[in-house]
Amino acid sequence: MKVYGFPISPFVRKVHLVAAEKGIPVELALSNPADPAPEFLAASPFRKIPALVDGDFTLCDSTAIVTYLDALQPEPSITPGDAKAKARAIWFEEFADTILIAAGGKVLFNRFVGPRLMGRPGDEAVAEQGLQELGPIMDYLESQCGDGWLADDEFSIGDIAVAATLRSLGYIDLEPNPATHPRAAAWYARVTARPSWAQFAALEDKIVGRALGR
Ligand SMILES: N[C@@H](CCC(=O)N[C@@H](CS)C(=O)NCC(=O)O)C(=O)O
Repeated sequence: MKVYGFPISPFVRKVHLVAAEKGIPVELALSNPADPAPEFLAASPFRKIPALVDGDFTLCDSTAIVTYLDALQPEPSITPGDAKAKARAIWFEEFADTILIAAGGKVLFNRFVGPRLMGRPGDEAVAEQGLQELGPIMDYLESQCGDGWLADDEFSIGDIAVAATLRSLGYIDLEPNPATHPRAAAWYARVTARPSWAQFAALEDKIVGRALGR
């Protein structure tokens, strides 16, 4: 099974973390949406990463892909059975994929992806706007973190999606700060201590390091 993408994308990271949690072997096929390979384009007609190729089955969109992986291999579960916990898990995935990345992406693209990876100057006004938007979003996350996981007692896709997005924000030093957001920082540390995290982080560090000329 191949997943096309580049590892700083939270959506690509989300898919790889789910695969690692479930022990599903997945190969990361590096892909640049600006210069798409034909096999990638066939799987992702709108040129978004990630895209999945599993034999003759192709699929795009991280949520669709993790739904496929979860159905292929239901255990260990990333979808709580309890109605409220299940709904909260879906909410936090949505929160990560829309609200958190919409604000954080403004900073990430204009302070890291554009200037450091694409050789394009960033727009500092847009980055500043993203920073302003992130304030209440990180405060909200802090208010939702307790001693366990976001959806309740069970680790879920909600934890994976939010942490995957925060890891991208780490490129611009915007992961939860223990001084200002101690509960979110402690929850994030619990997610990043999981073996699934170390596995993808090592690959990501290598690939991003190479892209940065290290
Ligand atoms: N809803 C999609 C979002 C995917 C997405 O926006 N990926 C970005 C990278 S983080 C992308 O491919 N951007 C390239 C482009 O829009 O051309 C998902 O969950 O997979």
